[in-house]
Amino acid sequence: YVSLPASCVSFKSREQVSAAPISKARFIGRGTASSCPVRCLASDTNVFDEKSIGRRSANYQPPIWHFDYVQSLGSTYKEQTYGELVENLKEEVREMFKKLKNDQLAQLEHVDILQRLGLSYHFGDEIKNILRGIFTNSSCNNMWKEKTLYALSLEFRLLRQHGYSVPPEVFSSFKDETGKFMASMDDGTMAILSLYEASFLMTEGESILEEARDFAIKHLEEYIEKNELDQNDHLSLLVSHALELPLHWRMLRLETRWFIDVYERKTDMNSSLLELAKLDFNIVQSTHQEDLKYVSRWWRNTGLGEKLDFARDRLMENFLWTVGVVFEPQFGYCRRMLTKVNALITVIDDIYDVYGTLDELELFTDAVERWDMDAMDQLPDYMKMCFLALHNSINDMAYTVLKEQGLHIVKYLKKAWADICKTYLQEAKWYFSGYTPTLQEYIQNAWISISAPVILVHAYFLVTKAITKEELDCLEEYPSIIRQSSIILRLADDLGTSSDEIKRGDVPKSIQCYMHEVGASEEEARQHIKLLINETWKQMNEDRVAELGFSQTFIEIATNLARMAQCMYQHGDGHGIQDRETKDRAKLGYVLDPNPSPDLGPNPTPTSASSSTT
Ligand code: LA6
Ligand code: MN
Ligand code: MN
Ligand code: MN
Ligand code: MN
Repeated sequence: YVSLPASCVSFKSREQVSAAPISKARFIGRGTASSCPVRCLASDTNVFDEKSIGRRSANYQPPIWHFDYVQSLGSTYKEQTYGELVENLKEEVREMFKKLKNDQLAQLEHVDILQRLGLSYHFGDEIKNILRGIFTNSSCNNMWKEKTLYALSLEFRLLRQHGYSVPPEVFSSFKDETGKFMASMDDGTMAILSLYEASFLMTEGESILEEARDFAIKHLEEYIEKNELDQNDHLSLLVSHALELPLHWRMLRLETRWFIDVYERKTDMNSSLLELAKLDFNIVQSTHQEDLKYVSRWWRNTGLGEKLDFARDRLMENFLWTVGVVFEPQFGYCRRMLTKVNALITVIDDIYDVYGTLDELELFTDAVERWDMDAMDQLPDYMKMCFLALHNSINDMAYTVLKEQGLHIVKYLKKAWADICKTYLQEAKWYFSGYTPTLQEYIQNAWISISAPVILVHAYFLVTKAITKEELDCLEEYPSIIRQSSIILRLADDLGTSSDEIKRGDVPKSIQCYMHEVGASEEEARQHIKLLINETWKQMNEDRVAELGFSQTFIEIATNLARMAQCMYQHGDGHGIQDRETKDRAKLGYVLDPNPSPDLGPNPTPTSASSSTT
C-alpha cells in the first residue's frame, strides 16, 4: 500500500481547516438520494414543525449502569487505612533499588516490573536517576555493543520511553553480513520479545527497527504456533498478549490489572512487590470510585441523559476514557472534569450526527463560537439545554483556574469548542450534500472532529500548575503531539464505528473516503488505515521527545489518549455499544471489589446490593 504522504498527517493551518470547500461541496457533491436517505431537503423544512422533520436515529440503548448501583460502590481500600503498610512496602522497593546498584540489567528489569505493575509513579525520582546513569554510561563509553539482545532491547525501550534519544544503530551488531536480523542460540524468545516491544518506540525512517519488528513478529508467531497457547507457560502468555497489542500501545490500568495476575504466577516473583501492587491497585481503584460517583451525580443533575433521548447516555464509558488518560490518584479533579467534557462531547456529537437539522446545527455552531447567552435565544429547546450545560460546566472549570492561578482561560476553552463544532458542521454539510472528501481532506477536518484537541486542551489546564505564555501560544495552534494523538483516535474510531455510522447515515469516514478515492475494497482500506495508525505512532514517538515545553504529565496524557482509543475500539464500537468488552473492562478497572464475586454484575439484584445498604 501507498504509505502516508507527509502532508496527509501534517497540520494544516486553522484557516485551511475552516476554509475547506463548504460551498464547493454543494456543487460538486454527488448528492444522490441514496447517500442521505432521510432528509435531503432538511434545510427547506420549517424547523419548528417537528412532524415534518424526519430525524435519524442511532437506536442507542439505555445505559446498563444504573445510578443507584454506581452510588452504592464503596471500596474498603482507603488510603488512610493502608497508608503505613504501603509506606513500608515502598521502603522495601527502595532497598531493592539500592541492592541492585551494580547490576544495570537487574536495575532495568526492576524498573520494567514496577512500570508493568502500575507502581512506577511512586518511584519517579529513583527511576529517573537510574536511567540517567545507565544512559550516560552506555553512550559515553559506547557500551551498546557489549550487551545481549535482551538487555539492549530493554534498555532501548525504557530509555526512549523516558525521553532519551538512543540511536537505532545500536542494533546493527545483531545483523548478519547480508543485513538480516539474526538472533544467536542463547538469545532466545525472551530476547526477541524484548526486541519486539522496543521496536514500537521507533520514529520515522528508522528502517532497522522496522526490520527488527518484522523479524520479531515472525519469530514470535512461530513460537506461539509451536507452543499452542499454553495457559501455564509464562512466556507463551506474554508473547500472545504482546502480539495482540504491544506494550507501548496499551491502556495502562488494564495492562496493570492483567499483569498483576500474570506476575503472581511467575515462579521467581517477589511477594512484597506483588503485595504492594495489589494494595496500590485497590487503593487507586477506590479513589476512581469516588470520582465516578461524583460525576455520576453531576450527570444526573444535568438531566441530559433523560431529556436528550436520541443521544448516547454513556457516563460510565466516558469515565473509563479518563481513567485511560490519567489514572494517578492525585489527578482526581482532572478525571472528574474530563469526564464532564467527554459526556458533553458525546451528546453534542450525536446532535450533529444523528438528530439535528442543518439549520439547527448552523445555529448551534454560531452560539458556541459566540459563547454568548444571547445566542441561546435562537436555539430549539433541546439545544438550549445542551448549550447551557456546556456553557456552565466549562465556565466553571475556567473559574477554578482563575481562582487558583489567576489566569483567564475561557478564551482557550471556548476556541477548542468552537473548533470542534465547526468541524462537526463541516461533516454535516458533507453528509447532506452527499459529498465524499479525499482521505486527506477528510483527515484535515476529522482530527479535530474526533474531540481529542478539546479533551487535551482541557487536560492541559487541569494538570498544569505553572502555565506559561509560550505553552499557551503553542496550545492555541495545537502542537504536533496533540495532532498525532488526535489522528490515532480518529482512525481507531473509524475502524470501530464507521460500519454502523454508514448504515444509519453519516458522513463517509476514513475507510470510505479511501475506498472512494483509490477504488480499494473495504478490507484493503482497513489495512491502509491500520498502516496510517502505525505511521502516526512514529511521529508521536518523535514528539514525545521533541516537545520539551510541555510537562511529562501532559505528554503522557496525550499518549494515553491514543492508547485508550486503541483499547476502546479494539473489538468494535466500545464507546457506543456498552455491553461487550467495555463492560468487563469497566469492572476490571474500577467497579468490582478486588475479590470479584461472580454474582455482582453491573446491576445487582437487591440481595447482592443489600450488604452495602444494611
Ligand atoms: C465517538 O463517537 C465519540 F463520541 C467520541 C467523541 C470519541 C471519543 C470520545 C470520548 C473521549 P463517534 P464520530 C468521549 O464514533 O462521530 O460517533 O466523530 O464519533 O465518528
Ligand atoms: Mn437516554
Ligand atoms: Mn458520531
Ligand atoms: Mn461526529
Ligand atoms: Mn465514529
